[in-house]
Amino acid sequence: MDRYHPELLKLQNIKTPKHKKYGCGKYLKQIIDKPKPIKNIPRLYGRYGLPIDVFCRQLALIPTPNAVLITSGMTYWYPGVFEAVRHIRRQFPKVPVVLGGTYASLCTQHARRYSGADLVIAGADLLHIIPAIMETAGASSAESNCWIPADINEFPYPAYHLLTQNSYICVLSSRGCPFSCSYCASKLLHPRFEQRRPELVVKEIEHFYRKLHIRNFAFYDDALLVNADKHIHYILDGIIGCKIKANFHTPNALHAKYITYQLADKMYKAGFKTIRLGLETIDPKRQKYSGGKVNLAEFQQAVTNLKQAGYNQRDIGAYILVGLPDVPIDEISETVKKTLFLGAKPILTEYSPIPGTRLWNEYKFRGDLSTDEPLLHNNSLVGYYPNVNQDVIELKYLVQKLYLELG
Ligand code: B12
Repeated sequence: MDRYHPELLKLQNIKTPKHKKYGCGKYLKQIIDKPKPIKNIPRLYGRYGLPIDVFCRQLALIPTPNAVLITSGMTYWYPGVFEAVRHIRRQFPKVPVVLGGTYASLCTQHARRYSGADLVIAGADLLHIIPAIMETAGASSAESNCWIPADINEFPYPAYHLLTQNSYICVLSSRGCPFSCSYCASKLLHPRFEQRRPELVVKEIEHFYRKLHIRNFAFYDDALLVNADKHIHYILDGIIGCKIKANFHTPNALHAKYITYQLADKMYKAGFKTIRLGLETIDPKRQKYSGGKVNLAEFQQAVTNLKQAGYNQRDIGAYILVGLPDVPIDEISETVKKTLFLGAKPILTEYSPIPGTRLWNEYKFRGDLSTDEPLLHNNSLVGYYPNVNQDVIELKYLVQKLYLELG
């Protein structure tokens, strides 16, 4: 995912990749054959990122490692993971390949059966993970007596310096989430909610701000605002106190109910630019069933507080969930209208069915949506689910148009 890789720039005959206002930009996309399970979907299928030959040349430059550890993101991205395993195997035939991450944790059996990795590890429990990796790599007992971080406060910083250049970086101030939303896998991936010590989070931000000159930071937390007094307030005070003049973004959505005026004001002063709130729906019954994290009054209060602090409608995005078979299209359009009326920007996000979640089990029981093929977890396929009202797609285009008009 190195957008500044010199070979990639050469290939595209450009000096630097284009990026948008806050350092985001497009990855190189190559259209490839559709895998069999989605052959009939009338859409193109693409591979994003470095072309395979560039990736392989990069691999050939490194000395033979003791083991290769590969991560995986969305479950439906597994074909790219398998491809990486194949090329690494070709380059280092005797080196053990270990696979972990979101796909490996949520579709462990699938990964063990089809990925070609020597070891597939589910979860993030380092105490158990590291000894297992050492064993697979054939390390002696003396070597396996390595340092294991006791908790998330001891984790080293992400190795962003390995990328050619960074126009933004991601920050994680916690793992897991205290809420249990019906569609979400956070609890399956990280059963305990753990927050890092806020002063360490500030130190990490300052490190990347001063050493790598990063000016855009995206928080990847599931629950950034929980325990606000002991956590986010402290982080914001630290950012302001250290005179860090950067932009901060919350693409993974915030819990609206924690946004007091005092917090909104501090977020504004610290440089928080992209605010995303999880709303999902305005239907009170569904809000409660989904996880009870927000109601309309709390959402309205959060928007009011953010506006009073200085934000405008363009900055305050509200995620609205679409693609659940039992949600009437009228409920979605009412939610869109209400969001606009309250002064936020509606953003439709499509449902991705995830194994092991409450909704998944429910749909499985009903014979809806749940399938063992991870390619079908792709949120972009929402419009093609047999039981989903096709008007959802139309509505998505309408909202996208509105979104563009808002800027
Ligand atoms: C940040 C985030 C995003 C970001 C960035 C996504 C991206 N492109 O990477 C944004 C906001 C853009 C996003 C968007 C979406 N997301 Co999201 N996202 C997350 C989130 C909160 C954290 C993921 C993360 O980066 N964590 C940090 C890394 C370091 O942690 P980790 O990968 O878990 O790794 C740990 C362990 O797994 C282990 N490990 C990892 N790799 C390896 C390797 C080895 C060898 C070993 C031993 C261990 C190991 O150690 C790590 C340290 O603890 C997760 C939920 C969660 N709590 O995990 C959802 C999650 C991954 N997202 C999800 C979904 C549904 C989406 C969307 C489809 C939502 C939507 N409807 O639009 C979109 C898809 C957009 C896209 N195409 O990218 C789902 C997964 C869906 C799926 N089928 O896989 C999750 C699980 C949330 C959920 N709803 O349950 N998301």
